[in-house]
Amino acid sequence: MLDDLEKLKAGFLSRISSADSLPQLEQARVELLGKKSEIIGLLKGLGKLAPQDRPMAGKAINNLRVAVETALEQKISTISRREMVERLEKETFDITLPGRKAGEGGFHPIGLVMEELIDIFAGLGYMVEEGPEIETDERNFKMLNFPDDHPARDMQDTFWVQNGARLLRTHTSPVQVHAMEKYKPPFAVIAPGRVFRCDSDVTHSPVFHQLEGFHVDKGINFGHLKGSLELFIHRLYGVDTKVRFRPSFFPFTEPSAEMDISCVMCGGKGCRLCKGTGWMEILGAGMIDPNVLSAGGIDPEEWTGFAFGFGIERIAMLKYGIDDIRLLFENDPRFLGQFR
Ligand code: 2U9
Repeated sequence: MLDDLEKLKAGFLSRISSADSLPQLEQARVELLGKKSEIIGLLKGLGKLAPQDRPMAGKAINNLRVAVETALEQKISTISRREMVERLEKETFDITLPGRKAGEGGFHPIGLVMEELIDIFAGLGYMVEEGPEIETDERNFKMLNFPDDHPARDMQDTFWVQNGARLLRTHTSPVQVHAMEKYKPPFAVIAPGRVFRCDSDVTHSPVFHQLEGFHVDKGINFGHLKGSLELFIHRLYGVDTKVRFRPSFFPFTEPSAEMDISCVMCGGKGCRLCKGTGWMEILGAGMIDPNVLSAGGIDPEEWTGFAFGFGIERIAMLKYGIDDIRLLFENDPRFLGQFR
């Protein structure tokens, strides 16, 4: 019997040695140690031996089982280690290779223009103020001398929220109202930021950006307004740019004016962009109405000031030759990538 078991062991070990992958080893384990294997059959056959032979036979069969288990474990360990080495070699990469260049970001044209405008006014001594985009009727209209029945309050112009208790600011003027309440004159303040109106077409967006400013001091007059705004235009579009003022009306300024600049495309000769006039409207301005100064706690007998305001999209569209305002809000990478 012992000779037979030795022959069986040699065959089993050869079977394990010839297995060259973990699945093949698992198959060998099932054949050599599974329920239908010869070893289990021998163990089940112990009961047929003479009682005095069973202990030695059982020990011999058990030794064979242990030898097969040990050989299987060693072969599994050898193959696993080999597969790990192959994987590490296959997945090895050269860490000295240069990294992949991250795509470069860029600035949005509105952000570029806003920074340029802020630089110009900061250079003229203006403070930059920000304020809430959700405002009260008080600061967006009433304190700016808008009569209660002014059409700007209508729903087709203004986004009202919280059942009419608040609104999305329609201009950045409320920031200047906060500034009047916060600072004592003299001061010069600009208020750039987002504003909201119920407009939406090729040249209007319900959200757009504005920059408003005012300068309050003793003895400020319309000449200071003209000189300051002409200097702003010369710094933005160059000293050859001409300006002109036309009478206008705004509830918060008196007198009010609209300022045109000579066409940035044709220099004033007349072209498609300026519709042949040679001029393009760029901003509104005026002397701050005494009622507005008083509402802000400033004595109009002692202090006067001028104010102005313009849309930043318009400045950006003129500067970059953009003819559809929606391009500024769609975030198309093909459009934005031109401003890197
Ligand atoms: C205070 C006092 C006065 C701000 C001003 C304008 C003229 C103006 C429009 C231009 C195009 C807004 O973007 S737009 O639609 N604005 O024409 N804005 S004067 O006057 C003020 C503001 C605040 C306390």
